[in-house]
Amino acid sequence: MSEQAAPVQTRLDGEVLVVTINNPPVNALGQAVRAGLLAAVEQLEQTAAARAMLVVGAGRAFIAGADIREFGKPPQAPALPDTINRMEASGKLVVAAIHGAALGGGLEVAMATHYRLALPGAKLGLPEVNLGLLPGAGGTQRSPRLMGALPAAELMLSGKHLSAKAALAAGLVDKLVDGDDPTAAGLAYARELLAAGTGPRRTSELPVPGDRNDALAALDKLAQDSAKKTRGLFSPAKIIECVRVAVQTPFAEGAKRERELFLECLNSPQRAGLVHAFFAERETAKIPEAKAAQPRHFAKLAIIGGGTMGAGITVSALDAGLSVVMIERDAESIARGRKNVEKVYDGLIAKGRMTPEAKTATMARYTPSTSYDDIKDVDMVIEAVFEDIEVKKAVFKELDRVCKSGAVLATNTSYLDIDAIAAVTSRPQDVIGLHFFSPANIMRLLEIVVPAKVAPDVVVTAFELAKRMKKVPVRAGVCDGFIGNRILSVYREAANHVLEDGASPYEIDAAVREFGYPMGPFQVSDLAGGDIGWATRKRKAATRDPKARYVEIADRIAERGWYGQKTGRGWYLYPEGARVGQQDPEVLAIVDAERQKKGITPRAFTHEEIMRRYMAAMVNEGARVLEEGIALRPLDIDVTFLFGYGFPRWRGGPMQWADMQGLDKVLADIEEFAKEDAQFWQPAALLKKLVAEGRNFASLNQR
Ligand code: 3H9
Repeated sequence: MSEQAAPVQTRLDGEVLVVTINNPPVNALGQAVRAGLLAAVEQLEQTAAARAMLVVGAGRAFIAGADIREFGKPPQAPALPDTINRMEASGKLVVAAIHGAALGGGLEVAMATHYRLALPGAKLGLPEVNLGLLPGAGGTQRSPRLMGALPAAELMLSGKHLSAKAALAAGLVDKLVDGDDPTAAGLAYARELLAAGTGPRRTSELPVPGDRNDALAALDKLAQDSAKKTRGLFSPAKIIECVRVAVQTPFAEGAKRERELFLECLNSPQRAGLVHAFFAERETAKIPEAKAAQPRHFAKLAIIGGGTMGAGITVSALDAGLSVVMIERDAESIARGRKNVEKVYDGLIAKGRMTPEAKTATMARYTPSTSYDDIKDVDMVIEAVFEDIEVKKAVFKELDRVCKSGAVLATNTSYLDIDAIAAVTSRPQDVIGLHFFSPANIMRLLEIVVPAKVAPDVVVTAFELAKRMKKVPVRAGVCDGFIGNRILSVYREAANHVLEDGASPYEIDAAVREFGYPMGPFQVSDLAGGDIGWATRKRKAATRDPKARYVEIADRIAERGWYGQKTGRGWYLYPEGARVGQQDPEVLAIVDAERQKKGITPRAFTHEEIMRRYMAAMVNEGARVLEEGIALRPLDIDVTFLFGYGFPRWRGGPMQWADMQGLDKVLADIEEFAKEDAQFWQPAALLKKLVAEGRNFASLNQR
């Protein structure tokens, strides 16, 4: 290996040994970096001319943490805690100059240096909790000594990044320096310290500031609050335990306990699920079209429709720095559209998260209009009108007439056939689906639906739009419901079967919440509006297989005008606009009447059986979606459900969940359920194939 390519490079600059971590893209602490850092410490001690060591990161970050790809693999020496402790113990001065990310193990390295400076743009944090972990290289012991017990625990539980300024105020760094060259700034700082005769100041030897009993009481309170907020998560309670130990015992003892608890977290299934989610989320943007095409230029958008969806998309576009012309059919509707947009910004102003001046500046890029003539020059159109194919086709004929050549024409449909919409234009190569999720300015998922005739550069442009809007894009093929809603309709149906066979909607919701979802499917239906699902069922009625089991209970509820929260009752009762529903005996009576009509004697379901059915239906349809090429990889399905449907992130997504159960078990469940209803529970060919070959879904994620 040439010196240039070495992951840790050292050079003596006067009396300072400059140690540069150079492991692109983000200087993660893989084995070679740990070994290099350890060797650098040895070099420092053996080099008489060196009186201090400066640690800096090359490229865009200081160090973004442990190498996440190494988790779950056999550990390789040297371990990070040992490396860091060795560095801190040095008798010579050790300084860190931080630019960019100093996260997780990266901040742990910095905290074990003797003095730290940060440049503007530095981001410091201990985000291990997001990966199901705790800081395992002394971070839970050193951060309380620098910041105080409670702020340190809060930082670790939130996983948030602090700016350089906030880190200074918190006591994590000693100095802020302007500029963009960490080596120059760090060298100057190290020389300044040497000149002042400053020696090592080891964080592990500092006391945790503040009163011990106060700190313990504050941690108890934090533990109670956190247990409510982080329901189902494994590592938060362990983080608090580590901080408690830091308050009560010397560093060495605390570090030992930290190690034990870190290993428990490392070996937990939650860590596997969360690490899968971390990489999956970054992988979905890697699509075949990106190899061959460049995005088209876009700066000015048209959004057709100013309803909730159109306004949410408008806010996303404005926030991404784009200009938007919003089109509505008449003066009254466009006034409402504008109000819908302003409402979002006024809400932010009320919460102190936006200034009125920033709103004015943002709204200057927004033009309301009732004339399609005003969108002649836009680079991209996103249609968000009523979900009806004829209405959408009419809009696209108009867009085809007015838009400039090369403009991207996107439809925000949740179910409809985008090939058919493209076919009414003279330019199907420019037509694509952008399925936003409501509220569109908040939900991060964007299904990018790729019809047969679309040009690759239009697909790439849609991914570029997602990036600028800070969305998580997933590439989907055209079918009824694309990835998410198609799979949803199947497991919702499985839930309906369970309902009709004996479980109450309240039991099903409770089982789904226990699994880790924020809400159960009947609560979601009440929130979204029962009329929406009803309209979909009516639309699909003509094509429904008359032999397939159909549960009518939801129709009985909707026929009464019980659409959920907006009508005061649905599956639940919402007296006087209450947001949390109450169980409704009348609903249970309707359910019973429907069972009787079909001659079904209700039976009991455990929560476990409810979830086995719910998940088996989800995974089986997921396998079909893969088989048909609607989703590129299992991880695309996982990301769809994590970001669009409230699937618990720590389970990694439905396909990862299936892998962790064992696909043979999931298939065995499906085959067992098929004994009652062979039509609904036909195992997907891909699932059978994977089980036969002893493979899992993850094997299809390989690039
Ligand atoms: C830890 O430190 C445990 C210790 O306490 C204890 C040990 C004993 N490792 O996000 P991006 C890759 S746990 C490996 O697109 P950005 C990433 O996959 C760790 N790879 O860029 C992507 O690869 P690709 C605690 C990593 O600018 C590429 O880098 N640290 C790591 O939007 C670019 O990433 C964290 O949790 C890693 N640690 O954001 C920090 N980090 O190009 C995790 C990134 O092949 N990282 N990659 O798709 C982040 O939060 C963001 O990546 C960061 C940059 C803010 C740094």
